[in-house]
Amino acid sequence: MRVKIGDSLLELTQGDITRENVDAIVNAANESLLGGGGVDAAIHRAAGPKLLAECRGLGGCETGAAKITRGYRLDAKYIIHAVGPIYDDGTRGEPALLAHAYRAALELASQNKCASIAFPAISTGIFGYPMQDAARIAFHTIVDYVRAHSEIKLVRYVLYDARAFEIHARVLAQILGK
Ligand code: AR6
Repeated sequence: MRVKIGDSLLELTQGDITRENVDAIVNAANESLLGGGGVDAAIHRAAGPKLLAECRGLGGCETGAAKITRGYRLDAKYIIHAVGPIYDDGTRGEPALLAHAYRAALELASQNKCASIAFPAISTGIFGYPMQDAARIAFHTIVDYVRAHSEIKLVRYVLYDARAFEIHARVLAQILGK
C-alpha cells in the first residue's frame, strides 16, 4: 500500500526491517539501548557487534525519545533507536509517549539529512500496545510531520506479518478517508 502525503510517499510493506535500503531504519528499543528481543535483537544481529559498542556510549534513552547511531553492516546508513512506552491500560500517558517516540525519530531523521526512513510498529510486540490504537497514533504522527517537513521524501512502515499488515492498512485507509 502506497499513499502520497504532499510531495512525499508513505508505503506500507510486509517484511524484515533489517533488510530495508533506506537512509535510516528505526529500532523499537528500550531505555537501556543495550539490546533486547523482537526487532531490537534482529537489528543488533544484522548490524553486528559494533552497534552495541556505540550504544554503550549513549547513556540510555528516555521513553518517548530517540537516539541515532551508525548502521554498520546494514544497508541503512543510520539506526534511530526510539523508545516507545510499555502499555499498561492506556491511561498512563501511553498515547502521548508513543507519539513522542515517532516524532523524535522523525526529527532525528531531518537533522541528519535522511530523506528516507523505515519504521517498525513500535511498542506493539513485547511492550504490549494494542495494534490498532498504536497504528492510529503512528500514522497521525507520521502524516502530520511529513506534511510539514518535505525533506522526508519516503517513509516505509514495515510490518512483520500479514495480520499486522492488514490491521495497519485498514487504519491508514480510515485516517486518509479512503
Ligand atoms: N522487522 C519488522 N518488524 C519486526 C521485526 C523485524 N525484523 N521483528 C519484530 N517485529 P518488539 P516493542 C515487529 O517486541 O513492543 C525488545 O526487547 C513485531 O512483530 O520488537 O516496542 C526491546 O529491547 C512488533 O509488531 O518491540 C524492548 O525491550 C513490532 O516489531 C522491547 O522489546 C515491535 O515489537 C520493545 O518492545
